[in-house]
Amino acid sequence: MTATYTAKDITVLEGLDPVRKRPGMYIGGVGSSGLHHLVWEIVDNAVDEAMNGHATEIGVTLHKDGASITVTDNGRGIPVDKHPKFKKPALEIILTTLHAGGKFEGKNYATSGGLHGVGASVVNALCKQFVATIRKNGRRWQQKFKYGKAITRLGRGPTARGTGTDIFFCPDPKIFPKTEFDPQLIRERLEVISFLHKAVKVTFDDQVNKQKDVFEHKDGLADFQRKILSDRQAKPSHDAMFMFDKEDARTKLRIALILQWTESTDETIRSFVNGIPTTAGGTHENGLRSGVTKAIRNYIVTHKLTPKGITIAAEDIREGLTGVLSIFLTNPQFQGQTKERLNNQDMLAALDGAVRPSLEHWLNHNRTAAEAVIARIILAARAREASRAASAHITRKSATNNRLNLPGKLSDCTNPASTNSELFIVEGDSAGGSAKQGRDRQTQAILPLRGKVLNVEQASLAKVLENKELSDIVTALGCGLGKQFDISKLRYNRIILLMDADSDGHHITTLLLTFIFRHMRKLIEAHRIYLACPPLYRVDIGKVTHWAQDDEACDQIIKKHSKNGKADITRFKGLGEMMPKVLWQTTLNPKTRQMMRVEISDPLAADRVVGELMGKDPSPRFQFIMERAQEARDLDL
Ligand code: 1YM
Repeated sequence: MTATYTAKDITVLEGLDPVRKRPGMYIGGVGSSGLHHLVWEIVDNAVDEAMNGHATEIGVTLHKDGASITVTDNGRGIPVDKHPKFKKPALEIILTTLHAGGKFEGKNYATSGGLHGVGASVVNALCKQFVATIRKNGRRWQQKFKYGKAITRLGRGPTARGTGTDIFFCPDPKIFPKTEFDPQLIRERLEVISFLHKAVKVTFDDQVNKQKDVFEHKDGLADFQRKILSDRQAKPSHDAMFMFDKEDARTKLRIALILQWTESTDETIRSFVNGIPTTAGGTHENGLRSGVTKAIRNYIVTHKLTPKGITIAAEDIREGLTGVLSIFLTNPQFQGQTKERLNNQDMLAALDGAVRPSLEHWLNHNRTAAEAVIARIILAARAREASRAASAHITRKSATNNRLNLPGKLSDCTNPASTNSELFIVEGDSAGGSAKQGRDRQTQAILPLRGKVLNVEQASLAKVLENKELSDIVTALGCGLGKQFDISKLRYNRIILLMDADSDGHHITTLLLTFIFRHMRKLIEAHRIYLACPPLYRVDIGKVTHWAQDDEACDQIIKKHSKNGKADITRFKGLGEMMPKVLWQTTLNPKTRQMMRVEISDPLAADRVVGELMGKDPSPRFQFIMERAQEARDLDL
């Protein structure tokens, strides 16, 4: 890191035509992700400059048009000296040729990874306007470009104080079908950068929405961890956080890590490699997991804390574990379609070796936290054994086809094995009664809910199993839950939530979806969960009856058919009021009904949102879910 860059370091020169011909090869595509890639690329250069200790501030401005951006830093400024061989300023060579720049020989920078680091020249090639302004050697320097080609020479302007680089760019609409940037996406990314690089102050000036943000997190990952916990409303099991931040002088590998156990049941480690999120994990995460498991086991053994009668599994140790892992390495190799998994094999041992001794040391010096952690782990092991016993019980009984073990209030269908079988989970006995009479007995089973459904967001697995309504659902579905979940044992093809179209109904739907999301997520991923859409209005006009799911649909019907006579409108107070035949016609009959299929489009965001939303007012939550549930007309049956 001591060698400084000079123009002679640039060796390979190639024009930018290939970039304009095949942009996807360089930025992954020309959709929104490719468009934003341009921003990350330029910001990364500024971040690199900060990481190398030369810049302290990074600014991003989204201009009023929403389609152009300026990125600024107060680093050394991109070199402007003339290259001895090519007789051009270094800046121009860097911005107009592919793979030019010391960083690609791997000597100056240790940090560019994945799709990132393809260089500012790729951004330049894909812009209809690109202006570089450098403050360096006491002067202001500027050069303008279009489609990757210089349209002015590097100009030396008036004297300037300080040093730094400003890059203005405006993407080419001939390349990108849509050139508007997403301010929220940029804002979130910049905040993450400020968490990962605590020395850097990052500002975002969003001139589209006239909003300015300053991100500066002196506590870095610890601040990040606090924010993640508060977003998810997860309660930590102990106050002290385990923190680790070291760079190996020889290998240049830097590992920064924060860990904390929480009362929630799942494990969430957010990992980053060279500042890029690795949402699919990889060798660094696996090495971390193995280091954590070994450290905890060792602590339990040395302090003779092994509980009697149960064995502690690795998954018990990691239940409720949250944290952030950020590593920086020289030669990252990524895998997977969108390069979101790290594949460097040596990271397994590197992480395991770094985490195990330091976590053990931390446990030994933070006894209160250590005790809370171990108590939590033992509880997790007990709950897991209890749930396994419960699942085994269910499976054993259903294997002998002993229907008595299914919940008493379940009206099963005669042919659950059918590929069309469905379980309707229905709110209340009276609605359950209508559904039971109106259904197709062969393939449709009805499970009415009587008592309150537990909000599982903060509850332990043991508590979840104690809740009668939830445990009845688990039994009826037959596939267990949590880590014992086995979708091959699912007793029905689809699970349909059928609730009243009022706020109580919405609340129950939300609670059930939270439960399914936290403990049986695979059901959603396998597209097995649906929301029924019962009508709210019956509209009789002339001799014809119409059904409407909401006010808007009701108005439309009246408008469309008013010429046929006066409209007679009935509003259903609840499903229980509906005649069984009507329920069949409007909601249950696979040939005519409409349903919504529940989907998870972004698992991390979903996780955050479920955490955020549970506990507040139920109606915005339901609205949120409805907006994101995919509408699926179920007519192909
Ligand atoms: C708003 C974007 O690009 N800043 C930036 C880039 C460079 C330098 C400083 C820099 C690096 C070095 C020496 C060095 C770049 N240099 C290169 C190249 N901000 C932004 N700030 N002096 C200045 O690496 O030794 C590419 S980017 F090619 F010169 F190494």
